[in-house]
Amino acid sequence: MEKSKFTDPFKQAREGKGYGEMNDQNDPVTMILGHKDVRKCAHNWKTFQSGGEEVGRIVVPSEVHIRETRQIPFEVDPPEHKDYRDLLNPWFKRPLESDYQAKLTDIINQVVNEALEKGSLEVVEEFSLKLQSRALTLLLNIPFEESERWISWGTHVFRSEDTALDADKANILYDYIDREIDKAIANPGDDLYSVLLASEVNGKKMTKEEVKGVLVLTFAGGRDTVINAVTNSIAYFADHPESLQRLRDEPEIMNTAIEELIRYFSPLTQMGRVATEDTQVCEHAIKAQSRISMCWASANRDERVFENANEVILDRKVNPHVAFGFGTHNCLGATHARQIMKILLSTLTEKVGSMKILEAKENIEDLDEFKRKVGFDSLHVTFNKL
Ligand code: HEM
Ligand code: EMZ
Repeated sequence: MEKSKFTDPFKQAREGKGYGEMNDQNDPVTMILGHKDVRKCAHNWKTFQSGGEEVGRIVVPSEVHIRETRQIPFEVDPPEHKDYRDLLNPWFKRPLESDYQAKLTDIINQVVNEALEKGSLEVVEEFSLKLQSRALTLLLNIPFEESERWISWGTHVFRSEDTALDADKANILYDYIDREIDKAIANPGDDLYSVLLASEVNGKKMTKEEVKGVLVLTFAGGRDTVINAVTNSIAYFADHPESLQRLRDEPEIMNTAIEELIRYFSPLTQMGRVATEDTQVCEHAIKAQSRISMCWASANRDERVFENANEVILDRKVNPHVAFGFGTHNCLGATHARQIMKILLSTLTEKVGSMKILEAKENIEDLDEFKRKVGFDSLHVTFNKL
């Protein structure tokens, strides 16, 4: 089978009862699988909360045991959510500026050139992680060299090789952010830490804990998602040289192609909410204080919305995918992620003739009832010059 195939494990449950059940650390989750239901739940923030008492509980697997800092604006509900979001929106739109794009192009050129010089390499560690970490220095507006440290942390900040949730590893990130916040207080600059520390939300100065909450989210949320989007794209174009040629011939389909790849890969499988009252979804009772999740990955294969949902159709006309979420909490990092994809794909069309997968180790998420391939633990690829 093609290495870049990502099958849909949710089909039967989605087309049958419409939901699935997952026992995550003895805190069960009802996974909502259909596109319409997922959007409805994401929209209904009064009944399905992101905030609430227990920090980390909306993430699946739950992070209640490894995190005390509330991620902002992700674990805050309206109306407060809007105050944070209004503050953060302009900063996270900076990837639209030409200066930002020029620097991102340099970063991407460098990793692609290195791959072509080496001939073959392990893409996750030696390509995607480097690209993601270096690109993040632009989003935070801090020196390029700082990315070396983040690269040394490996692909996920909360997970390690054999532990799904690794508190020691998480503490490395929390302590690092604490230190960086203190440095920014002592010596303010024009980086994200300093800008947030100088900002007010609702007439009140941002606290250190709030700034930490934004930074933890930026490091964690934008890490394995971007790494998987990049790695999976390399696998896809290695398996489909005709698609790389098509992008070369028809650069005008670039944006629709990127949305399609993101739909197909859905790098963030699901995200949870906590019910504030007894309710029901898909004629299934949901008790107050229990968890549901919106399974973006399943919604993105819903045949009622996407014709030939299991195929990558680079010029798919209508593509209301929810890979970046839907409604209130839609992805703040999407502008950055889309620019990475756009510059990466154009660079590949300009420089790379073909790629060949030598060896692949799939990363399969264990969701109880479902097993889902989300990316690769490792992917050895040969890069050939155009
Ligand atoms: C929210 C996916 C990259 C930062 C979300 C949500 C999804 C998502 C599905 C909605 C969560 C919810 O409703 O609870 C992705 C994917 C990415 C990506 C697929 C890459 C392809 C990034 C990057 C960053 C980032 C690069 C920043 C460095 C955020 C933030 C939120 C968010 C801050 C919360 C927004 C809010 O609560 O208002 N992302 N993300 N993401 N993402 Fe991303
Ligand atoms: C959380 C999440 C962000 C979570 C928008 O989703 O990404 C996950 O990878 C992290 O583990 O803490 O940041």
